[in-house]
Amino acid sequence: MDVKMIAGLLFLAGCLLCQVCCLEEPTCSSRCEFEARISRQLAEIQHNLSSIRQDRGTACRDGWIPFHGSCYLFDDSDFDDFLGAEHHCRQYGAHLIHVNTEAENMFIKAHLSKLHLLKWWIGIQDSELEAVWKFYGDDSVATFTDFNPGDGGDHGTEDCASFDKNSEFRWVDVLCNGATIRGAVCEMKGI
Ligand SMILES: [Ca+2]
Ligand SMILES: [Ca+2]
Repeated sequence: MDVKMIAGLLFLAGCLLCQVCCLEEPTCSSRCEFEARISRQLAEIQHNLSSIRQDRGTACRDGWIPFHGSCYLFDDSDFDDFLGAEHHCRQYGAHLIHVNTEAENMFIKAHLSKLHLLKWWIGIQDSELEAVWKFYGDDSVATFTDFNPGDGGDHGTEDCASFDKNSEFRWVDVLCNGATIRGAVCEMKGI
């Protein structure tokens, strides 16, 4: 039996012992759970560190959060129409968020899940042509969207969009002057 084979057998035996141990010994089982929890936390820390490294070059005003060259403000004030929210962002030299990539969308959704408000305006409209969503203000077509199934299509009166907690923050199309309170996710370029 060569060394490689012995090492392989020892490894296999170790795995089996660990599994038996975890199933049969309560103390060992909690140790295994502890180790698994630590591994998960370590992975999360590594992920956060990698994001911080990516964002080191982006400086933002106080209260704004950097991500990949942009700065974001999550304002849960009482905005019941799209233009009110857009104008609120513009007073900072920003605009309602333009979601350009899956990574940006994931970042925003993860942040929204920590906040109490259920719905947040997105800076797009399909008022010219149904289901063709354009960034409000620069008129270019939004090539990335994340509409909930059944939304984002031919809904003639719903020409605005929002993140919606009821859809795990996937997007829904809504009236631009809806009575439902929505927060504003403002975006501007980092300094
Ligand atoms: Ca963006
Ligand atoms: Ca529409």
